[in-house]
Amino acid sequence: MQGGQIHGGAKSLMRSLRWLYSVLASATVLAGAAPPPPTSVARFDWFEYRGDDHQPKPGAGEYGNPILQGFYPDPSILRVDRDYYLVNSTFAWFPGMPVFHSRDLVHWTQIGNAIDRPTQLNFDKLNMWQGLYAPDINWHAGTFYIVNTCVGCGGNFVITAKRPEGPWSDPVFLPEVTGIDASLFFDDDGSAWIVHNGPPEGKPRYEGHTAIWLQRFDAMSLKTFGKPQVLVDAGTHPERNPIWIEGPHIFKRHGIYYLIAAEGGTEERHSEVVFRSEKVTGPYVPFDGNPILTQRDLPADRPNRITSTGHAKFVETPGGEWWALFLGVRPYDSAGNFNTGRETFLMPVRWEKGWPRITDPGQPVPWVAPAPKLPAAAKPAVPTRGAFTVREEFSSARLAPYWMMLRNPADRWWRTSDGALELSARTVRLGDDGNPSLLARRQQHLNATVTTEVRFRPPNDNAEAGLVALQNDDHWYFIGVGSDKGRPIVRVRRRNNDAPAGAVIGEASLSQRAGAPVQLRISAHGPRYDFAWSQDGRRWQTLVRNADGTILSTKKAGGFVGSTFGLYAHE
Ligand code: 6LW
Repeated sequence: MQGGQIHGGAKSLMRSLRWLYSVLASATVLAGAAPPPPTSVARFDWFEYRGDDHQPKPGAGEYGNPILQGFYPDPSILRVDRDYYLVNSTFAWFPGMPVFHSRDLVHWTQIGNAIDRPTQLNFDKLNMWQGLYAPDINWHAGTFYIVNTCVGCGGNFVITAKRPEGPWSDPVFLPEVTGIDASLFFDDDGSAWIVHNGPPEGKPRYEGHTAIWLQRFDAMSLKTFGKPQVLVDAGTHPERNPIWIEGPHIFKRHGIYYLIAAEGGTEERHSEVVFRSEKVTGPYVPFDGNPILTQRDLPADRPNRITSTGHAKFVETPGGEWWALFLGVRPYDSAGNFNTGRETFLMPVRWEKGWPRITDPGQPVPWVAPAPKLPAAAKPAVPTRGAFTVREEFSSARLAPYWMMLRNPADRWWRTSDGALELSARTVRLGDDGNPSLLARRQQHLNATVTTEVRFRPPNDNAEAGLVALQNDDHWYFIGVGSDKGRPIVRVRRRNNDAPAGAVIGEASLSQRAGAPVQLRISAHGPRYDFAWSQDGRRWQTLVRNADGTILSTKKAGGFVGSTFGLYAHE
Protein backbone atom coordinates (compact mmCIF):
# COMPACT_ATOMS: atom_id res chain seq x y z
CA MET A 1 0.00 0.00 0.00
CA GLN A 2 2.70 2.35 1.16
CA GLY A 3 4.71 1.73 -2.00
CA GLY A 4 1.58 2.23 -4.07
CA GLN A 5 0.93 5.56 -2.41
CA ILE A 6 4.46 6.73 -3.02
CA HIS A 7 4.14 5.56 -6.58
CA GLY A 8 0.79 7.33 -6.92
CA GLY A 9 2.28 10.51 -5.46
CA ALA A 10 5.17 10.40 -7.89
CA LYS A 11 2.71 9.86 -10.71
CA SER A 12 0.61 12.86 -9.82
CA LEU A 13 3.77 14.97 -9.50
CA MET A 14 4.75 13.78 -12.95
CA ARG A 15 1.26 14.64 -14.21
CA SER A 16 1.47 18.17 -12.78
CA LEU A 17 4.90 18.63 -14.30
CA ARG A 18 3.59 17.40 -17.61
CA TRP A 19 0.64 19.75 -17.42
CA LEU A 20 2.94 22.69 -16.64
CA TYR A 21 5.19 21.59 -19.43
CA SER A 22 2.41 21.29 -21.98
CA VAL A 23 1.20 24.80 -21.08
CA LEU A 24 4.74 26.12 -21.56
CA ALA A 25 5.15 24.12 -24.76
CA SER A 26 1.89 25.34 -26.30
CA ALA A 27 2.84 28.90 -25.47
CA THR A 28 6.22 28.51 -27.11
CA VAL A 29 5.19 26.54 -30.20
CA LEU A 30 3.58 29.55 -31.73
CA ALA A 31 6.67 31.59 -30.97
CA GLY A 32 8.67 28.92 -32.82
CA ALA A 33 10.68 27.49 -29.91
CA ALA A 34 10.47 23.78 -29.13
CA PRO A 35 11.67 22.76 -25.69
CA PRO A 36 12.48 19.07 -25.21
CA PRO A 37 9.53 17.01 -24.03
CA PRO A 38 9.54 15.59 -20.48
CA THR A 39 7.48 12.53 -21.38
CA SER A 40 9.15 9.33 -22.50
CA VAL A 41 10.44 9.78 -25.98
CA ALA A 42 10.60 7.38 -28.92
CA ARG A 43 13.59 7.98 -31.19
CA PHE A 44 13.32 7.02 -34.84
CA ASP A 45 16.80 7.01 -36.38
CA TRP A 46 15.67 6.84 -40.00
CA PHE A 47 12.66 5.96 -42.12
CA GLU A 48 12.65 4.43 -45.56
CA TYR A 49 9.73 4.25 -47.99
CA ARG A 50 10.10 2.02 -51.05
CA GLY A 51 7.44 1.32 -53.67
CA ASP A 52 7.23 -0.33 -57.06
CA ASP A 53 4.01 -1.09 -58.93
CA HIS A 54 5.76 -2.36 -62.09
CA GLN A 55 3.84 0.15 -64.18
CA PRO A 56 4.80 0.78 -67.81
CA LYS A 57 7.71 3.25 -67.87
CA PRO A 58 7.28 6.42 -69.96
CA GLY A 59 9.84 6.70 -72.76
CA ALA A 60 11.35 9.87 -74.22
CA GLY A 61 8.64 12.49 -74.82
CA GLU A 62 6.09 10.55 -72.76
CA TYR A 63 4.59 10.86 -69.28
CA GLY A 64 3.14 8.27 -66.92
CA ASN A 65 -0.12 8.22 -64.95
CA PRO A 66 -0.96 8.89 -62.19
CA ILE A 67 1.19 12.03 -62.00
CA LEU A 68 0.72 12.15 -58.20
CA GLN A 69 0.44 8.65 -56.70
CA GLY A 70 -1.25 8.17 -53.36
CA PHE A 71 -3.92 10.15 -51.57
CA TYR A 72 -3.97 13.34 -53.70
CA PRO A 73 -7.67 13.78 -54.63
CA ASP A 74 -9.70 16.61 -56.13
CA PRO A 75 -6.83 18.29 -58.02
CA SER A 76 -7.12 21.96 -58.93
CA ILE A 77 -4.63 23.35 -61.47
CA LEU A 78 -3.50 26.90 -62.26
CA ARG A 79 -1.04 28.38 -64.76
CA VAL A 80 0.72 31.70 -64.13
CA ASP A 81 3.01 32.42 -67.10
CA ARG A 82 5.26 29.34 -67.37
CA ASP A 83 4.51 28.00 -63.89
CA TYR A 84 1.83 25.49 -62.98
CA TYR A 85 0.40 25.05 -59.49
CA LEU A 86 -1.70 22.23 -58.15
CA VAL A 87 -3.55 21.75 -54.84
CA ASN A 88 -5.38 18.73 -53.37
CA SER A 89 -7.83 18.07 -50.56
CA THR A 90 -6.58 16.59 -47.26
CA PHE A 91 -9.67 16.40 -45.00
CA ALA A 92 -8.66 16.44 -41.30
CA TRP A 93 -4.92 15.84 -41.86
CA PHE A 94 -2.56 18.64 -40.81
CA PRO A 95 -0.80 20.44 -42.42
CA GLY A 96 -3.51 20.62 -45.06
CA MET A 97 -3.79 21.28 -48.76
CA PRO A 98 -0.39 20.54 -50.35
CA VAL A 99 0.70 23.07 -53.00
CA PHE A 100 2.75 21.61 -55.89
CA HIS A 101 4.73 23.39 -58.61
CA SER A 102 5.69 22.21 -62.10
CA ARG A 103 7.02 23.65 -65.35
CA ASP A 104 6.00 20.74 -67.59
CA LEU A 105 2.77 19.37 -65.98
CA VAL A 106 4.57 16.02 -65.52
CA HIS A 107 7.19 16.56 -62.81
CA TRP A 108 5.81 18.04 -59.60
CA THR A 109 7.47 19.35 -56.46
CA GLN A 110 5.60 20.14 -53.28
CA ILE A 111 6.44 23.73 -52.33
CA GLY A 112 4.24 24.09 -49.27
CA ASN A 113 0.93 23.48 -47.56
CA ALA A 114 -1.73 26.19 -47.71
CA ILE A 115 -2.97 25.33 -44.20
CA ASP A 116 0.24 25.01 -42.18
CA ARG A 117 -0.49 27.04 -39.02
CA PRO A 118 -2.67 25.38 -36.38
CA THR A 119 -4.40 28.74 -35.89
CA GLN A 120 -5.77 28.88 -39.48
CA LEU A 121 -8.49 26.25 -38.97
CA ASN A 122 -9.47 23.89 -36.20
CA PHE A 123 -9.85 20.18 -37.07
CA ASP A 124 -10.23 19.20 -33.40
CA LYS A 125 -12.56 16.19 -32.91
CA LEU A 126 -13.31 15.99 -36.64
CA ASN A 127 -13.76 12.69 -38.36
CA MET A 128 -11.17 12.03 -41.08
CA TRP A 129 -13.89 12.37 -43.75
CA GLN A 130 -14.53 15.94 -42.62
CA GLY A 131 -12.20 18.94 -42.86
CA LEU A 132 -10.79 20.21 -46.16
CA TYR A 133 -12.76 19.18 -49.25
CA ALA A 134 -11.96 19.97 -52.87
CA PRO A 135 -9.99 23.25 -53.06
CA ASP A 136 -9.62 25.57 -56.05
CA ILE A 137 -6.47 27.61 -56.71
CA ASN A 138 -6.60 30.78 -58.79
CA TRP A 139 -4.59 33.97 -59.46
CA HIS A 140 -5.59 37.51 -60.27
CA ALA A 141 -3.64 40.78 -60.43
CA GLY A 142 -0.66 39.53 -58.39
CA THR A 143 -2.60 37.60 -55.72
CA PHE A 144 -3.10 33.85 -55.37
CA TYR A 145 -6.50 32.72 -54.11
CA ILE A 146 -7.69 29.37 -52.78
CA VAL A 147 -11.37 28.83 -52.11
CA ASN A 148 -12.26 25.75 -50.14
CA THR A 149 -14.70 24.17 -47.71
CA CYS A 150 -13.89 23.12 -44.17
CA VAL A 151 -16.62 20.53 -43.50
CA GLY A 152 -17.53 20.53 -39.80
CA CYS A 153 -15.16 23.47 -39.20
CA GLY A 154 -16.72 26.60 -40.61
CA GLY A 155 -17.85 25.93 -44.19
CA ASN A 156 -16.62 27.78 -47.27
CA PHE A 157 -13.68 30.18 -47.04
CA VAL A 158 -11.05 31.96 -49.08
CA ILE A 159 -7.33 32.36 -48.35
CA THR A 160 -4.84 34.50 -50.26
CA ALA A 161 -1.07 34.63 -50.72
CA LYS A 162 1.47 36.68 -52.62
CA ARG A 163 3.59 33.58 -53.19
CA PRO A 164 2.11 30.14 -53.88
CA GLU A 165 4.41 28.46 -51.32
CA GLY A 166 2.89 30.73 -48.69
CA PRO A 167 2.44 32.11 -46.20
CA TRP A 168 -1.27 31.85 -46.93
CA SER A 169 -3.61 34.14 -45.04
CA ASP A 170 -6.02 33.14 -42.31
CA PRO A 171 -9.35 31.99 -43.77
CA VAL A 172 -12.05 34.53 -44.54
CA PHE A 173 -15.32 32.63 -44.32
CA LEU A 174 -18.00 33.01 -46.99
CA PRO A 175 -21.21 32.49 -45.00
CA GLU A 176 -23.49 32.95 -48.03
CA VAL A 177 -21.82 30.14 -49.97
CA THR A 178 -23.56 26.85 -49.19
CA GLY A 179 -22.49 23.30 -50.01
CA ILE A 180 -18.98 22.32 -51.09
CA ASP A 181 -16.45 22.50 -53.95
CA ALA A 182 -16.41 26.30 -54.36
CA SER A 183 -14.25 27.56 -57.20
CA LEU A 184 -13.34 31.02 -58.51
CA PHE A 185 -13.66 32.44 -62.01
CA PHE A 186 -12.22 35.82 -63.06
CA ASP A 187 -13.85 37.15 -66.23
CA ASP A 188 -12.03 39.36 -68.77
CA ASP A 189 -13.81 42.43 -67.42
CA GLY A 190 -12.32 41.81 -63.95
CA SER A 191 -15.57 40.54 -62.43
CA ALA A 192 -15.15 37.57 -60.12
CA TRP A 193 -17.57 34.72 -59.56
CA ILE A 194 -17.83 31.79 -57.18
CA VAL A 195 -19.35 28.61 -58.54
CA HIS A 196 -20.09 25.73 -56.17
CA ASN A 197 -22.44 22.85 -55.56
CA GLY A 198 -25.09 22.76 -52.90
CA PRO A 199 -28.63 21.68 -52.17
CA PRO A 200 -31.13 22.39 -54.97
CA GLU A 201 -33.79 25.06 -54.72
CA GLY A 202 -36.69 23.59 -52.76
CA LYS A 203 -36.64 20.02 -51.50
CA PRO A 204 -34.20 17.52 -53.04
CA ARG A 205 -36.19 15.01 -55.12
CA TYR A 206 -33.87 12.08 -54.25
CA GLU A 207 -30.60 11.23 -52.45
CA GLY A 208 -27.75 12.85 -54.41
CA HIS A 209 -29.94 15.57 -55.98
CA THR A 210 -27.68 18.64 -55.90
CA ALA A 211 -27.30 21.82 -57.92
CA ILE A 212 -24.54 24.07 -59.24
CA TRP A 213 -24.78 27.65 -57.94
CA LEU A 214 -23.19 30.94 -59.02
CA GLN A 215 -22.57 34.07 -57.02
CA ARG A 216 -20.65 37.36 -57.46
CA PHE A 217 -17.43 37.76 -55.48
CA ASP A 218 -15.50 40.89 -54.58
CA ALA A 219 -11.83 39.91 -54.80
CA MET A 220 -10.76 43.01 -52.83
CA SER A 221 -13.05 42.69 -49.79
CA LEU A 222 -13.20 38.86 -50.14
CA LYS A 223 -16.99 38.95 -49.81
CA THR A 224 -19.77 37.53 -51.92
CA PHE A 225 -22.59 39.80 -53.03
CA GLY A 226 -25.74 39.69 -55.13
CA LYS A 227 -28.31 36.95 -55.31
CA PRO A 228 -27.01 33.37 -55.71
CA GLN A 229 -28.48 31.63 -58.76
CA VAL A 230 -28.74 28.02 -59.88
CA LEU A 231 -26.83 27.25 -63.11
CA VAL A 232 -27.54 23.52 -63.24
CA ASP A 233 -30.17 21.62 -61.34
CA ALA A 234 -29.54 17.88 -60.76
CA GLY A 235 -27.16 17.33 -63.70
CA THR A 236 -27.01 16.70 -67.42
CA HIS A 237 -30.32 14.76 -67.65
CA PRO A 238 -32.48 15.82 -64.69
CA GLU A 239 -35.23 13.40 -65.77
CA ARG A 240 -32.84 10.48 -65.10
CA ASN A 241 -32.21 11.62 -61.50
CA PRO A 242 -28.45 12.09 -61.87
CA ILE A 243 -26.48 12.10 -58.61
CA TRP A 244 -23.88 14.38 -57.08
CA ILE A 245 -23.27 17.08 -59.66
CA GLU A 246 -20.23 18.68 -57.97
CA GLY A 247 -16.69 20.02 -58.33
CA PRO A 248 -17.70 22.76 -60.82
CA HIS A 249 -15.26 25.06 -62.66
CA ILE A 250 -16.06 27.84 -65.13
CA PHE A 251 -13.64 29.01 -67.83
CA LYS A 252 -13.92 31.00 -71.03
CA ARG A 253 -12.70 30.04 -74.51
CA HIS A 254 -13.28 32.03 -77.71
CA GLY A 255 -15.90 34.12 -75.92
CA ILE A 256 -17.94 31.09 -74.75
CA TYR A 257 -18.35 30.17 -71.06
CA TYR A 258 -17.80 26.52 -70.21
CA LEU A 259 -18.92 24.89 -66.99
CA ILE A 260 -17.36 21.52 -66.22
CA ALA A 261 -18.45 19.39 -63.25
CA ALA A 262 -18.24 15.88 -61.88
CA GLU A 263 -21.37 13.71 -61.92
CA GLY A 264 -22.18 10.25 -60.59
CA GLY A 265 -20.40 10.28 -57.20
CA THR A 266 -16.72 9.76 -56.49
CA GLU A 267 -16.78 5.94 -56.91
CA GLU A 268 -16.95 3.74 -60.04
CA ARG A 269 -19.86 5.75 -61.57
CA HIS A 270 -17.79 8.95 -61.44
CA SER A 271 -17.53 11.13 -64.55
CA GLU A 272 -16.92 14.64 -65.82
CA VAL A 273 -19.53 16.52 -67.83
CA VAL A 274 -19.60 19.88 -69.65
CA PHE A 275 -22.13 22.63 -70.30
CA ARG A 276 -21.70 25.91 -72.19
CA SER A 277 -23.30 29.32 -72.38
CA GLU A 278 -22.91 32.68 -74.07
CA LYS A 279 -23.20 34.43 -70.72
CA VAL A 280 -21.51 33.58 -67.43
CA THR A 281 -24.93 33.56 -65.78
CA GLY A 282 -26.35 31.03 -68.26
CA PRO A 283 -28.44 29.44 -69.56
CA TYR A 284 -25.96 26.53 -69.67
CA VAL A 285 -26.63 23.82 -72.25
CA PRO A 286 -25.23 20.31 -71.69
CA PHE A 287 -23.03 18.70 -74.38
CA ASP A 288 -24.87 15.84 -76.06
CA GLY A 289 -21.59 13.86 -75.99
CA ASN A 290 -21.45 13.84 -72.17
CA PRO A 291 -19.72 12.46 -70.19
CA ILE A 292 -16.39 13.78 -71.47
CA LEU A 293 -14.47 11.59 -69.01
CA THR A 294 -15.43 8.32 -67.36
CA GLN A 295 -14.26 4.72 -66.95
CA ARG A 296 -17.68 3.35 -65.93
CA ASP A 297 -18.36 2.16 -69.49
CA LEU A 298 -15.37 -0.23 -69.49
CA PRO A 299 -15.50 -3.97 -68.59
CA ALA A 300 -15.22 -4.38 -64.82
CA ASP A 301 -12.82 -7.32 -65.20
CA ARG A 302 -10.24 -5.56 -67.38
CA PRO A 303 -6.62 -5.96 -66.22
CA ASN A 304 -4.63 -3.04 -64.71
CA ARG A 305 -7.71 -0.95 -64.43
CA ILE A 306 -7.98 2.70 -63.48
CA THR A 307 -11.46 3.50 -62.16
CA SER A 308 -13.60 6.26 -60.62
CA THR A 309 -12.23 9.04 -62.84
CA GLY A 310 -13.80 12.48 -62.55
CA HIS A 311 -13.49 15.80 -60.72
CA ALA A 312 -11.40 17.53 -63.42
CA LYS A 313 -9.97 20.98 -63.98
CA PHE A 314 -8.44 22.18 -67.25
CA VAL A 315 -5.36 24.25 -67.99
CA GLU A 316 -4.18 25.79 -71.28
CA THR A 317 -0.45 25.90 -72.06
CA PRO A 318 1.15 28.98 -73.67
CA GLY A 319 1.30 26.93 -76.91
CA GLY A 320 -2.51 26.44 -76.90
CA GLU A 321 -2.65 22.79 -75.73
CA TRP A 322 -5.42 21.99 -73.24
CA TRP A 323 -4.85 19.45 -70.45
CA ALA A 324 -7.10 18.02 -67.77
CA LEU A 325 -6.10 17.02 -64.27
CA PHE A 326 -8.56 14.74 -62.52
CA LEU A 327 -8.81 12.10 -59.85
CA GLY A 328 -8.81 8.34 -60.38
CA VAL A 329 -8.23 5.14 -58.47
CA ARG A 330 -6.03 2.05 -58.90
CA PRO A 331 -7.85 -0.98 -57.37
CA TYR A 332 -5.95 -4.16 -56.55
CA ASP A 333 -8.85 -6.64 -56.52
CA SER A 334 -12.11 -7.44 -58.29
CA ALA A 335 -14.10 -5.83 -55.44
CA GLY A 336 -12.50 -2.50 -56.38
CA ASN A 337 -10.59 -2.08 -53.11
CA PHE A 338 -7.77 0.43 -53.13
CA ASN A 339 -5.49 1.69 -50.35
CA THR A 340 -3.61 4.35 -52.32
CA GLY A 341 -6.50 6.80 -52.14
CA ARG A 342 -7.85 8.89 -54.98
CA GLU A 343 -4.84 9.98 -57.04
CA THR A 344 -4.11 12.78 -59.53
CA PHE A 345 -4.10 11.92 -63.27
CA LEU A 346 -3.28 13.91 -66.42
CA MET A 347 -4.79 13.66 -69.91
CA PRO A 348 -5.01 15.94 -72.96
CA VAL A 349 -8.27 17.72 -73.74
CA ARG A 350 -9.40 17.56 -77.39
CA TRP A 351 -11.66 20.26 -78.82
CA GLU A 352 -14.23 19.29 -81.44
CA LYS A 353 -16.88 21.67 -82.74
CA GLY A 354 -16.52 23.86 -79.68
CA TRP A 355 -16.79 21.06 -77.12
CA PRO A 356 -13.94 19.53 -75.03
CA ARG A 357 -13.37 15.81 -74.59
CA ILE A 358 -10.95 13.83 -72.41
CA THR A 359 -11.87 10.15 -72.99
CA ASP A 360 -13.90 8.80 -75.89
CA PRO A 361 -16.65 6.34 -74.93
CA GLY A 362 -14.94 3.08 -73.93
CA GLN A 363 -11.43 4.58 -73.94
CA PRO A 364 -9.22 3.61 -71.00
CA VAL A 365 -7.17 6.29 -69.27
CA PRO A 366 -3.60 5.64 -70.50
CA TRP A 367 -0.77 4.61 -68.18
CA VAL A 368 1.73 6.20 -70.60
CA ALA A 369 1.05 8.83 -73.28
CA PRO A 370 2.79 11.65 -75.21
CA ALA A 371 3.78 14.44 -72.80
CA PRO A 372 2.67 18.07 -73.07
CA LYS A 373 4.79 20.08 -75.53
CA LEU A 374 6.55 22.05 -72.84
CA PRO A 375 10.28 22.48 -72.14
CA ALA A 376 11.47 19.37 -70.29
CA ALA A 377 11.87 20.01 -66.56
CA ALA A 378 14.30 18.37 -64.16
CA LYS A 379 13.07 15.39 -62.17
CA PRO A 380 11.90 16.40 -58.69
CA ALA A 381 14.12 15.55 -55.70
CA VAL A 382 11.22 13.59 -54.20
CA PRO A 383 9.47 11.52 -56.88
CA THR A 384 5.67 11.56 -57.00
CA ARG A 385 5.22 8.53 -59.28
CA GLY A 386 6.83 5.38 -60.69
CA ALA A 387 9.11 3.09 -58.69
CA PHE A 388 11.09 4.98 -56.06
CA THR A 389 12.74 4.91 -52.65
CA VAL A 390 12.82 7.83 -50.23
CA ARG A 391 15.02 7.55 -47.17
CA GLU A 392 14.74 10.08 -44.36
CA GLU A 393 17.69 10.58 -42.01
CA PHE A 394 15.98 13.35 -40.00
CA SER A 395 19.16 15.41 -40.13
CA SER A 396 17.39 18.71 -40.73
CA ALA A 397 15.29 20.64 -38.20
CA ARG A 398 12.42 20.85 -40.69
CA LEU A 399 10.44 17.83 -41.79
CA ALA A 400 9.67 17.34 -45.49
CA PRO A 401 6.31 19.01 -46.32
CA TYR A 402 4.47 15.72 -46.96
CA TRP A 403 4.61 14.55 -43.33
CA MET A 404 1.16 14.91 -41.80
CA MET A 405 -0.57 14.39 -38.47
CA LEU A 406 -4.18 13.72 -37.53
CA ARG A 407 -5.80 17.13 -36.82
CA ASN A 408 -4.12 20.25 -35.45
CA PRO A 409 -1.38 20.05 -32.86
CA ALA A 410 -1.96 21.93 -29.59
CA ASP A 411 1.60 21.45 -28.45
CA ARG A 412 4.94 20.42 -29.87
CA TRP A 413 5.35 16.66 -29.33
CA TRP A 414 7.81 16.04 -32.19
CA ARG A 415 11.26 17.29 -33.09
CA THR A 416 14.35 16.22 -34.96
CA SER A 417 17.48 15.95 -32.87
CA ASP A 418 20.90 14.41 -33.56
CA GLY A 419 19.65 12.79 -36.75
CA ALA A 420 16.56 11.23 -35.15
CA LEU A 421 12.89 12.03 -35.13
CA GLU A 422 11.74 12.19 -31.52
CA LEU A 423 8.10 11.66 -30.65
CA SER A 424 6.85 12.18 -27.09
CA ALA A 425 4.79 9.20 -25.97
CA ARG A 426 1.59 10.96 -24.82
CA THR A 427 -1.62 9.44 -23.52
CA VAL A 428 -3.65 10.54 -26.57
CA ARG A 429 -4.07 7.57 -28.93
CA LEU A 430 -5.32 6.68 -32.35
CA GLY A 431 -9.09 6.53 -32.09
CA ASP A 432 -9.37 9.38 -29.57
CA ASP A 433 -10.39 11.80 -32.36
CA GLY A 434 -7.44 13.86 -31.20
CA ASN A 435 -3.91 14.66 -32.28
CA PRO A 436 -1.81 11.63 -31.24
CA SER A 437 1.99 11.54 -31.56
CA LEU A 438 1.82 10.27 -35.13
CA LEU A 439 3.63 11.55 -38.22
CA ALA A 440 2.59 9.87 -41.45
CA ARG A 441 3.24 9.93 -45.18
CA ARG A 442 1.05 8.59 -47.95
CA GLN A 443 1.12 5.01 -49.22
CA GLN A 444 1.86 5.79 -52.88
CA HIS A 445 2.17 2.26 -54.26
CA LEU A 446 0.06 -0.87 -54.12
CA ASN A 447 3.36 -2.61 -53.37
CA ALA A 448 5.20 -0.61 -50.76
CA THR A 449 7.59 -1.28 -47.89
CA VAL A 450 8.40 1.01 -45.00
CA THR A 451 11.26 0.36 -42.59
CA THR A 452 12.46 2.24 -39.55
CA GLU A 453 14.65 1.89 -36.49
CA VAL A 454 13.16 2.82 -33.12
CA ARG A 455 14.70 3.22 -29.69
CA PHE A 456 12.10 3.35 -26.94
CA ARG A 457 12.13 2.50 -23.26
CA PRO A 458 8.46 2.04 -22.35
CA PRO A 459 7.73 3.78 -19.02
CA ASN A 460 4.85 1.33 -18.39
CA ASP A 461 3.07 -1.59 -20.03
CA ASN A 462 0.64 0.74 -21.85
CA ALA A 463 3.35 2.54 -23.75
CA GLU A 464 4.29 1.58 -27.31
CA ALA A 465 6.23 3.06 -30.20
CA GLY A 466 6.58 1.91 -33.78
CA LEU A 467 5.15 1.92 -37.28
CA VAL A 468 1.53 2.13 -38.38
CA ALA A 469 -0.30 1.51 -41.63
CA LEU A 470 -3.34 3.72 -41.17
CA GLN A 471 -6.40 4.74 -43.14
CA ASN A 472 -8.22 6.48 -40.26
CA ASP A 473 -8.56 6.29 -36.47
CA ASP A 474 -10.64 3.10 -36.64
CA HIS A 475 -8.71 1.24 -39.37
CA TRP A 476 -5.00 0.60 -38.86
CA TYR A 477 -2.20 -1.85 -38.18
CA PHE A 478 0.66 -1.23 -35.76
CA ILE A 479 3.99 -2.96 -35.25
CA GLY A 480 6.15 -1.68 -32.44
CA VAL A 481 7.94 -2.14 -29.19
CA GLY A 482 6.28 -2.20 -25.78
CA SER A 483 6.52 -4.19 -22.61
CA ASP A 484 4.69 -6.97 -20.84
CA LYS A 485 5.24 -6.87 -17.07
CA GLY A 486 8.33 -4.82 -17.80
CA ARG A 487 9.73 -7.39 -20.27
CA PRO A 488 10.57 -5.84 -23.67
CA ILE A 489 8.41 -7.15 -26.50
CA VAL A 490 7.47 -6.42 -30.09
CA ARG A 491 3.81 -6.70 -31.06
CA VAL A 492 1.40 -6.24 -33.94
CA ARG A 493 -2.04 -4.75 -33.39
CA ARG A 494 -4.94 -4.50 -35.79
CA ARG A 495 -7.91 -2.18 -35.46
CA ASN A 496 -10.82 -2.88 -37.78
CA ASN A 497 -13.57 -0.71 -36.39
CA ASP A 498 -13.40 -2.69 -33.11
CA ALA A 499 -11.66 -2.27 -29.73
CA PRO A 500 -10.03 1.18 -29.59
CA ALA A 501 -6.58 -0.19 -28.70
CA GLY A 502 -6.80 -2.76 -31.49
CA ALA A 503 -6.45 -6.52 -31.13
CA VAL A 504 -2.99 -7.99 -30.56
CA ILE A 505 -2.40 -10.36 -33.50
CA GLY A 506 1.27 -11.13 -32.96
CA GLU A 507 3.78 -10.80 -30.15
CA ALA A 508 7.40 -11.82 -29.53
CA SER A 509 9.98 -11.21 -26.80
CA LEU A 510 12.97 -9.02 -27.48
CA SER A 511 16.28 -10.38 -26.27
CA GLN A 512 17.98 -6.99 -25.90
CA ARG A 513 17.45 -4.52 -23.08
CA ALA A 514 14.58 -2.03 -23.34
CA GLY A 515 15.62 1.03 -25.32
CA ALA A 516 18.02 -0.84 -27.62
CA PRO A 517 17.48 -0.20 -31.36
CA VAL A 518 14.80 -2.35 -33.00
CA GLN A 519 14.12 -2.33 -36.74
CA LEU A 520 10.51 -2.56 -37.88
CA ARG A 521 9.04 -3.17 -41.30
CA ILE A 522 5.59 -3.15 -42.92
CA SER A 523 5.26 -4.48 -46.47
CA ALA A 524 2.07 -4.01 -48.48
CA HIS A 525 1.41 -6.32 -51.43
CA GLY A 526 -1.94 -5.09 -52.71
CA PRO A 527 -4.44 -6.60 -50.24
CA ARG A 528 -1.83 -8.38 -48.09
CA TYR A 529 0.36 -6.79 -45.42
CA ASP A 530 3.39 -8.34 -43.69
CA PHE A 531 4.91 -7.15 -40.40
CA ALA A 532 8.52 -7.93 -39.52
CA TRP A 533 11.19 -6.92 -37.01
CA SER A 534 14.90 -7.28 -36.42
CA GLN A 535 17.40 -6.48 -33.70
CA ASP A 536 20.48 -6.25 -35.90
CA GLY A 537 19.01 -4.92 -39.16
CA ARG A 538 20.05 -8.12 -40.97
CA ARG A 539 18.09 -11.06 -39.60
CA TRP A 540 14.40 -10.28 -39.96
CA GLN A 541 11.55 -12.18 -38.31
CA THR A 542 8.08 -11.94 -39.79
CA LEU A 543 5.66 -11.61 -36.90
CA VAL A 544 2.44 -11.50 -38.97
CA ARG A 545 2.23 -12.50 -42.60
CA ASN A 546 -0.59 -11.97 -45.12
CA ALA A 547 -2.72 -9.79 -42.86
CA ASP A 548 -5.91 -8.53 -44.52
CA GLY A 549 -5.01 -5.14 -46.00
CA THR A 550 -8.48 -4.54 -47.39
CA ILE A 551 -9.51 -3.19 -43.96
CA LEU A 552 -7.34 -0.18 -44.91
CA SER A 553 -9.11 0.38 -48.23
CA THR A 554 -11.14 3.52 -48.71
CA LYS A 555 -14.14 1.36 -49.66
CA LYS A 556 -14.12 -0.59 -46.38
CA ALA A 557 -12.89 2.15 -44.04
CA GLY A 558 -15.24 4.75 -45.57
CA GLY A 559 -14.56 8.40 -46.29
CA PHE A 560 -12.37 10.02 -48.89
CA VAL A 561 -8.78 9.64 -47.69
CA GLY A 562 -6.14 7.03 -48.59
CA SER A 563 -3.77 4.90 -46.54
CA THR A 564 -0.65 6.24 -44.90
CA PHE A 565 2.41 4.85 -43.13
CA GLY A 566 3.38 6.56 -39.93
CA LEU A 567 5.66 6.72 -36.93
CA TYR A 568 3.69 6.61 -33.70
CA ALA A 569 4.23 6.63 -29.94
CA HIS A 570 1.82 6.62 -27.01
CA GLU A 571 1.65 5.67 -23.39
C1 6LW B 1 -15.35 16.39 -53.13
C2 6LW B 1 -16.23 16.08 -54.25
C3 6LW B 1 -15.67 14.80 -54.57
O1 6LW B 1 -15.66 17.52 -52.43
O2 6LW B 1 -15.46 14.14 -53.41
O3 6LW B 1 -14.83 13.35 -56.08
C4 6LW B 1 -15.54 15.10 -52.40
N1 6LW B 1 -15.34 14.45 -55.72
O4 6LW B 1 -16.18 16.95 -55.31
C5 6LW B 1 -14.52 14.85 -51.38
O5 6LW B 1 -13.25 14.74 -51.99
